[in-house]
Parts: sequence; C-alpha cells; structure tokens
Amino acid sequence: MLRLIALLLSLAGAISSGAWAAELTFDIRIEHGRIAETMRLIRVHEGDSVKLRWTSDRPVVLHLHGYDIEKAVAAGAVTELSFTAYATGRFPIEIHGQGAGGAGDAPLAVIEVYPR
Ligand SMILES: [Cu+2]
Repeated sequence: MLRLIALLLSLAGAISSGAWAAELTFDIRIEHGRIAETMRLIRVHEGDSVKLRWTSDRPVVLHLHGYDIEKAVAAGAVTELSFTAYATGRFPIEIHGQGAGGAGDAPLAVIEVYPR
C-alpha cells in the first residue's frame, strides 16, 4: 500500500513538473526559399521540447517569431533549432535577409503551440 502511494505521488510529481511533455523532432528541407507543404504548419503542445532540424540548398537566416530565436543555416549541413514551447500561440518562422524568396510575404512555416 505504501508502495502504491509512493507511486501515485511520483506520478503526480511527473505531471506537475511537465515530465510528460513530448520531445518532438522535425526534419525540414528548404529549397529555393520554400519547404514542403506538409511541414508548413507544425503543431505542438505547451511544454514540449521541439527540435527543428534544418537543411537548405543555400545559406539562410531563420527567425522564429515570438520566441525570438535566430539561426543561421549553412548550405549542405544540418542546423538544429531547439526550444521548449513555453508560450502558446501561433508563431511564424521567416527567412531573414532574403530578397527573392519566391514565397511572397508568407512565412516559411508556422508553429502552433496549444495549451496542454
Ligand atoms: Cu523575423
């Protein structure tokens, strides 16, 4: 019985500390300033550890708005952009300093963080 109580207490601790948040990895390839349609909306939940693994056909600087993370992606190498999704909402990722992206004003991708 004591063991059961201890187990329940540790479970409660795990939940309140957010230990059940997911670790999510997304592999995203940029070509000609665009990414695959299926990667343009990324949905995660509050508290998740999110890892975006970028490759690009040319060097770009990515900017994740809201979290305000900037990351230079070199051509031909994987660049990781990691963050914990502590803030809920809708956050665009843009390519900075690219005149002719061919994608107009649309962001490269959008991350939606839902409340847990
Ligand atoms: Cu920006």
